[in-house]
Amino acid sequence: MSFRYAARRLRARKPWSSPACVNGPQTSKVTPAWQTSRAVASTPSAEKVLFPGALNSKFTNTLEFLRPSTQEAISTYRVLDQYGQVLDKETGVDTEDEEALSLYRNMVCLSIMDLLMFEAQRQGRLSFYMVSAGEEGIAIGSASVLSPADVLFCQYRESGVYLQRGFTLDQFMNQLFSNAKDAGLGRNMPVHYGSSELNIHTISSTLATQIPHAAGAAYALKLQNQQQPDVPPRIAVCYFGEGAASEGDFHAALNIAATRQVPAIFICRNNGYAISTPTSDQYRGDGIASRGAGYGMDTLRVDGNDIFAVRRATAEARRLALEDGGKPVLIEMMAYRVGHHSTSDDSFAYRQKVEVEDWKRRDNPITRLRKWLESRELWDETKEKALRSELRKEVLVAFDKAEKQKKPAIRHAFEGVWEEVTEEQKAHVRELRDILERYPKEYDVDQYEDGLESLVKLSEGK
Ligand SMILES: Cc1ncc(C[n+]2csc(CCOP(=O)(O)OP(=O)(O)O)c2C)c(N)n1
Ligand SMILES: [Mg+2]
Repeated sequence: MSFRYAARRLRARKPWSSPACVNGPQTSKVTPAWQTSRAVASTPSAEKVLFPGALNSKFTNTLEFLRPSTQEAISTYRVLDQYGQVLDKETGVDTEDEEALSLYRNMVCLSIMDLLMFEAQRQGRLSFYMVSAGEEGIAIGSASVLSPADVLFCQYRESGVYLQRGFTLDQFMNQLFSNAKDAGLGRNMPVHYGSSELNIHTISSTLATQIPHAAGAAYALKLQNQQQPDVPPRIAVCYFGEGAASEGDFHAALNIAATRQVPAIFICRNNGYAISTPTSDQYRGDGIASRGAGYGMDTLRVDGNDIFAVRRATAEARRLALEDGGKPVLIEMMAYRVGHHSTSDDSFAYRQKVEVEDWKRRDNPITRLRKWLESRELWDETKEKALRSELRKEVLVAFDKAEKQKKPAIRHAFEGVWEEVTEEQKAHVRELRDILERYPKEYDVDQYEDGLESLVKLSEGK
């Protein structure tokens, strides 16, 4: 068999023979080049070698290394400058005034909640908290252009995503206080919110684990979108920090998302730090965006302090993610982590106060939108004061209610793992009950719903 003939036969062969494979020609509209030309060999006169591992690479007799250090950095997309002025008057801003005001309200609400909860932790009323200061525009802006049906995976600094999708102040507070109304029944650390109604998976602090979960969910959504052509298609959206992007999970997830062509947006919040590790110790390349090209993904870098840029980029990424039956998109949103990493951190042990003050003064997603609103005479100092006082009261009302609520019944510590509580668990329940009964001064069980009674019932199998 001649070389050329073999190549033609290989080209003609169906790229996928397994019926279980969804990327096969029976389900996918467009067959990507990399699927059709695998294992195609070169012809003697070819200018490009179709190596199976690198398609369309031209031959060259110039010995030239790719040197990232000599290349220009990827640019950062903006709609507004830092004074809130529109850069491209022709394209303008595609956000209606009413919506801009509502986005502003949510950003201010988030920052007030953050301030009050951080203080509450310092007063010993909460065990833990994480603020979003400097990143409000990323979370609120991106969430505002997604479909409520899209499936979301967050890291932990995306409270704004929850707020924008309708998570109420009561729900935030109930989770933070681990009270009986917390959907997670107090089994998770504060800030680990989740909401099946809002299609947001519960936060897991184990860095980067949400990224492969999102890639897998997006694959399931790809199948659903194909199987249910009458239902509006959905995508998965995954948020993570630039620090989490150093985990192996990030690479595995983006690679499988790209090879399977799944409808997903990967949103990296690059805020300059992974706790105390600055980005300069985290990577040598051009941020996280430069990796997108490596995975063969459409990629964009965006100014995260500009909520209009965040919105336009996310909306366009969503459109791209649904093109040709699905494909992943990477967006790197640039920001500065203004707050400490969490209430367990003192960032002035590893960065200068002046650096933080400088960023606070120089640029901020809330002040940038405020400047734009003021330039359109939609906002002023009187409105600002009234809004802040109203939101402060709303947060404090929810705070008081949640703090007074009882804690979840102690039995929940045992339930929800096995379908029924096992004999071994029942022995543990009896042991715990015995300790609680013997040391009533040490353990105040009245603050838990049903007190000791919940354990009595559980140990009796009720
Ligand atoms: C697997 C794993 N390793 C380490 C940690 C400890 N840890 C928690 S947050 C964090 C930094 C993450 O930084 P980044 O992803 O940039 O997010 P940011 O906090 O800046 O929003 C680290 C190292 C963890 N939670 N999980
Ligand atoms: Mg970070």
